[in-house]
Amino acid sequence: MAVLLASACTPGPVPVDAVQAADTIDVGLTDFAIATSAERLVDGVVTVQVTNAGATAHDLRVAGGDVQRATSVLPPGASTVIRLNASGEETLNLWCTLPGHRRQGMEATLRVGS
Ligand SMILES: [Cu+2]
Repeated sequence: MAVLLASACTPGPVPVDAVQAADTIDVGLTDFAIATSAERLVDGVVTVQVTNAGATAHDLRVAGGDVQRATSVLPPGASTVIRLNASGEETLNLWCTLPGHRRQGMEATLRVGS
């Protein structure tokens, strides 16, 4: 007798014990640093609210594992939202791609999962 396999849209495990992991995070860009409202993200879809609180233009690149996301260049005071699907035990690197900004301190890391 044939056995039907589970639907392809079966959701993945929910990290119910990841009390400190965030599914929404605020990232503030300043001259020249990146501040994050959490250090650890849930294993799954994460909403990133990016605000340029600096006096000059900045952008944000997020990369790690299969995650490759970037904002456009944000003028001072501007904000935008990006969503990323972080999964597994990965470290995400965040930085500003404008020339010299990363070297001056505009980089940060986020952990994914427990
Ligand atoms: Cu910058």
